[in-house]
Amino acid sequence: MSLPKEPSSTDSHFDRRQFLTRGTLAAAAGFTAAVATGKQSSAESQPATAEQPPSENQDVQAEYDGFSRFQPSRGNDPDSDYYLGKLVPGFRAAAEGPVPFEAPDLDKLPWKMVNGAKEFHLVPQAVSREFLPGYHMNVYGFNGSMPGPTIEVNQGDRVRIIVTNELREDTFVHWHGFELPIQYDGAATLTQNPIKPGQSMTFEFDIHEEGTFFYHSHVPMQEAMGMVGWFIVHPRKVFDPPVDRDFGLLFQNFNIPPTHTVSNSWAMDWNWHTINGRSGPFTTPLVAKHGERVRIRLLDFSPMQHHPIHLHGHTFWVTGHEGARIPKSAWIPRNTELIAVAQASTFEFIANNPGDWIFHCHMVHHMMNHMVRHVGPRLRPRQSVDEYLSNVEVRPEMDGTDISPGFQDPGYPQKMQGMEMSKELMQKLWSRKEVRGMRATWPMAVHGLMTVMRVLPDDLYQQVMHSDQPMEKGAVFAEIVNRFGDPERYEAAPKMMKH
Ligand SMILES: [Cu+2]
Repeated sequence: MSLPKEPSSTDSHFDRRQFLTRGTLAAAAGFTAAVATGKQSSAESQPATAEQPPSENQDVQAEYDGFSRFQPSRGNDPDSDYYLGKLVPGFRAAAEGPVPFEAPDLDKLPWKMVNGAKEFHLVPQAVSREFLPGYHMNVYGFNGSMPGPTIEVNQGDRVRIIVTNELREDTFVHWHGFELPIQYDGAATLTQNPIKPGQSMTFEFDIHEEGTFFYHSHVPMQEAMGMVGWFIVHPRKVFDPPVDRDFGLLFQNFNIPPTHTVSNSWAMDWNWHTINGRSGPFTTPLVAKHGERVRIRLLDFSPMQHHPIHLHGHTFWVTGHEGARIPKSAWIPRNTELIAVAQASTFEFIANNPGDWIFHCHMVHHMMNHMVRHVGPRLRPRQSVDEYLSNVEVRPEMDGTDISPGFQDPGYPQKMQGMEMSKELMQKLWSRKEVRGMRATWPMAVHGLMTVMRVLPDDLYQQVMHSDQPMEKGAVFAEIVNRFGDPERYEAAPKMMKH
């Protein structure tokens, strides 16, 4: 078995083989001593259930035509196949098949093989979704989730989807982007009769396509209430070059007025913003290892707004849209990708720049949760928004002491001073392994349509994702600065505010 070729860089930070062998233990030991209060070394603390790392792709190198997978770099020649990492492969070998798709904060819809088809049971229903810790919104979804659970299949599969309507109204489900027999298209009464409350309908078809698809209600107001879910089809032959991660982020907007939990589905403006059904900072970060090839699929299912999605610290290649994979000759390098309503976009990059990188919609109104700072102070007790706006010259008296329960939910206007940072909220944010070792102040930076792309050296990845050692806030970030930044100029975050 041949080892990966040595990187040309003389900087040991970027020596992959060192990471994979002695580096992992040595670096982890130092890191452990510095930040973890437990006594076990990182190797000893690996739970038995930790994921096995994918076997090595024998062809992987550290550097290709001047592009390094371990440090920010562009490569030498814009016409090279490896410029900006264009065709630099991941560590995962194509023979292992497609890496499973992962949409943070969403489950997958289970299936079983019945009479030659993958059989799924999909249940449209009213659901309660926790957009932020403690903020339970009443929306529409599927199988208890909004967005619905992910359907993941392979090109060439036959699927049978049994839809049982638990809404109190008629519904239709459309399989967006599929070239299927017309009777299964779900385009409301153009192609089928309604699925009445309590009734089921079976959809069965062969899937000859590959790519990023989704399913959704074909009733506009139901779409605005959140009825959508991923429908991912992996290609029969793994795309070249193979990726190590396949993430999905589904963007939605809602208009949920102060003191309400139900979206106004015919509003023309939107104040609550979710990625996979959660608002930042409750969006769970994406975590990859330094040097991996990462695929990210974006999907905009907002009622009527587009999203320019920007990833910091990296340049990516746009490799597909909702229709299909784009031929390599037409891939485009970007760091911001605009997705319009019902469009999907897929991009890939080599995670060659360690850190906690903000990953967000760049529209300013989409970078804030429920506009607390602006809407909150305008509201007054027992005054509806309409009453308040009916006379802009004379404002109702404000009573900031009103803490009656009905007035608190979902949080106006007592929380007008900024994002609520209650103990319960902070505990829930920090309870996820994906955020371990981030700076203490990170939740204050991640709102609305924002999440975080974490790129971690192998040993730190193992510490964060596969150890249960206590880990100080900011420890992983500081260690990355130590290795890759200017530690002399770095200031740790202050301890978090009250609570
Ligand atoms: Cu946006």
